[in-house]
Amino acid sequence: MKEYFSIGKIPFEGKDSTNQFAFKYYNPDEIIDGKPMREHLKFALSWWHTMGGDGTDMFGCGTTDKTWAESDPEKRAIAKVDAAFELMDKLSIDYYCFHDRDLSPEYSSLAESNEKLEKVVAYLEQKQKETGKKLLWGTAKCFDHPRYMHGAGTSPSADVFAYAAAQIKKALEATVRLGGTGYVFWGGREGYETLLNTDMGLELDNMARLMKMAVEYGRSIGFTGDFYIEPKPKEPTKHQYDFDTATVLGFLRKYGLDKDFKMNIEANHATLAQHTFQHELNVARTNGVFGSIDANQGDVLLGWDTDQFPTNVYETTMCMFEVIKAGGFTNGGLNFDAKARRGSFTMEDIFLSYIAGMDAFALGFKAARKLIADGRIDSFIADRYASWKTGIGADIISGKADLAALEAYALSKGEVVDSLTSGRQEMLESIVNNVLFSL
Ligand code: XUL
Ligand code: CO
Repeated sequence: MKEYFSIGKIPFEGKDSTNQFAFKYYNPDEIIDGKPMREHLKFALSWWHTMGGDGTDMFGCGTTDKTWAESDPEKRAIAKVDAAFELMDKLSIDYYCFHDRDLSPEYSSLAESNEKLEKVVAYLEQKQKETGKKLLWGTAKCFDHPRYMHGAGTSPSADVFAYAAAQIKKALEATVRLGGTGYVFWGGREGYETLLNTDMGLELDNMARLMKMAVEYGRSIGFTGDFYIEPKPKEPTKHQYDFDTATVLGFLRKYGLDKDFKMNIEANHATLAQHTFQHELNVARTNGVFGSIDANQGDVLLGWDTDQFPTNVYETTMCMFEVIKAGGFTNGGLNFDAKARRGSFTMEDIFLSYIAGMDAFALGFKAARKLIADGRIDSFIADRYASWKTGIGADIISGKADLAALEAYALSKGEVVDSLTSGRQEMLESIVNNVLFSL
């Protein structure tokens, strides 16, 4: 079998290692709470960035050759599979995620595209059997081709809606065949530029119709995993319908989709929505719809989706804090929806950026566990809400107290400002530092 990368398998060498091609914190086989770290973190390789992204941006062409030495599209698709499985093996990554068109490009007709995609899927199935690697989730790329310029499920054209439905049907079949435990809807162009040409009510109804069809079909062919919506507030459209987790929750509940859908939360999308990554995870968790994560980070000075590899350990810590509180991953995992910078153009940079991201999450996982074991944050929060455990607080929660009872209580109590205690934000932030830096 041809080797695509001259770098060998990345070993775990521990924090004192200075070998750039070694993990310092991610020890895939380290047993934590009865299972190996790789099963806690469930890292996934993103087919689009890693196997296809060549650094092309609005101002210039690609800087990395991702042709995998094949000019023929069918041969290239197969070469990509071989290269991806080599990467997953060498980086101890157990999962991958794809868009249909990342695996196999569009050909001259839908029938031909489907037929060629099936061949790649058959090859993936064989490679999975040989290696034990797994599909985390699949999705359909319903935002790239010009036919989707006005949206897919939200297109003003019913023909385009039907085409998208056909594409999603095939992508679902591929996901099921490959044993994927998730299917993602990221609303690529499901949004609008101006209300002067948009019937928002119809577009949202149609988006829900398409999702409902996907659920019905997916369940009918044996898909038992989770459907996800991946919220994002803007880019490519000015106003994306799946703005953030709270918005998506309202949508799912309105259309009765909340039993089948969970969230795929992406760090850079959270910050584009002016939220922290942790906020989005917490909204998902506290509403019972936490599913999976697109791991990356944005740049505080840039207002777009830079999809950088995550290296900020405060962020990965607070992310894993939420994941642990959510009970860990079930069907979901940590998909690196991330790309090396355009200037980080060598094959080595693929390894170095994954190592950086995986180590940052291993550190974050350990730090989050330590933060929870330390208990100071949790007990501070519990104490802060102690008034809800007894007396009038308990009566409100149990439904015993009505407005009249509360009025009587407030009149008898008089001024209550003295019932408040300090929020102690700075102290809590320093506790996080204390836990993080005494690892
Ligand atoms: C785009 C994005 C997508 C989705 C899958 O911002 O995050 O790659 O993750 O369609
Ligand atoms: Co994403």
